[in-house]
Amino acid sequence: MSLPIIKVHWLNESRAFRVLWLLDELNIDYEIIPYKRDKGFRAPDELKNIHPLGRSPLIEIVDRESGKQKILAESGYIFQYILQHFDKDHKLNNADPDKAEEIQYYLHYVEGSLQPPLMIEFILSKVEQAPIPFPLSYLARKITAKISEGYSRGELANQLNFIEQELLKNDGYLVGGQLSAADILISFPLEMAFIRNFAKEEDYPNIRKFTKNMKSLESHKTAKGKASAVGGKF
Ligand SMILES: N[C@@H](CCC(=O)N[C@@H](CS)C(=O)NCC(=O)O)C(=O)O
Repeated sequence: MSLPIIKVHWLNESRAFRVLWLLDELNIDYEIIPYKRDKGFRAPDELKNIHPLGRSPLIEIVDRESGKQKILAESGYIFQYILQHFDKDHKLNNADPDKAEEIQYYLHYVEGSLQPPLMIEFILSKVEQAPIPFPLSYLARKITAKISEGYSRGELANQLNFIEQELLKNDGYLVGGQLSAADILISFPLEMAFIRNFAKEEDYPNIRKFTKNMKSLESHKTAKGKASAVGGKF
């Protein structure tokens, strides 16, 4: 039975890259529908024509025979759907049911627990860079520093320490000592934590090694090449 047509509605410089990467690691054909961020770094309104929330990633699944179409949103759910329907050989979804459950846990964990402190840090950094006149700028910085110290920076460290230990226990991967969809999903927030200076790479050697190994996968290069070909920026 042939696979359906898969279209990925992909926003530049976004977490949506992981879906391309997952599909390439599974050797599944897909089409990229690219979108560019606006001046405020938001998604363009056209994405709302595909799904009312207008966020990326979105995937469109079209049955080749009936033409029946489905739109799926939420990275974790999209990953779960792809594993369930298109990873029959358990390449990225461990064949051991207990390990497969751990992978499911991470598909929720990444967006539900790891992403929130990173998002708060990102917003605080935007406030710090905003062209606010003195003395308001001084006050704004004091407030952002208090929120960061009191919540997001410490919470992020808590999360990264947890991941650091899990990678150590699992031979450099999240689950069962082998590559899974969970590793692809978690790569983006971990990389962002370092790139945006919300955490120091040298404090987390296992995570540093993990992100480097993940980026060296052939599927990462293939997906990047395809996204670049449609004008992608990362
Ligand atoms: N939890 C959602 C988050 C989706 C999301 O916020 N995507 C960002 C891209 S990183 C987006 O579309 N931002 C554009 C905007 O908010 O205007 C998921 O994982 O799919």
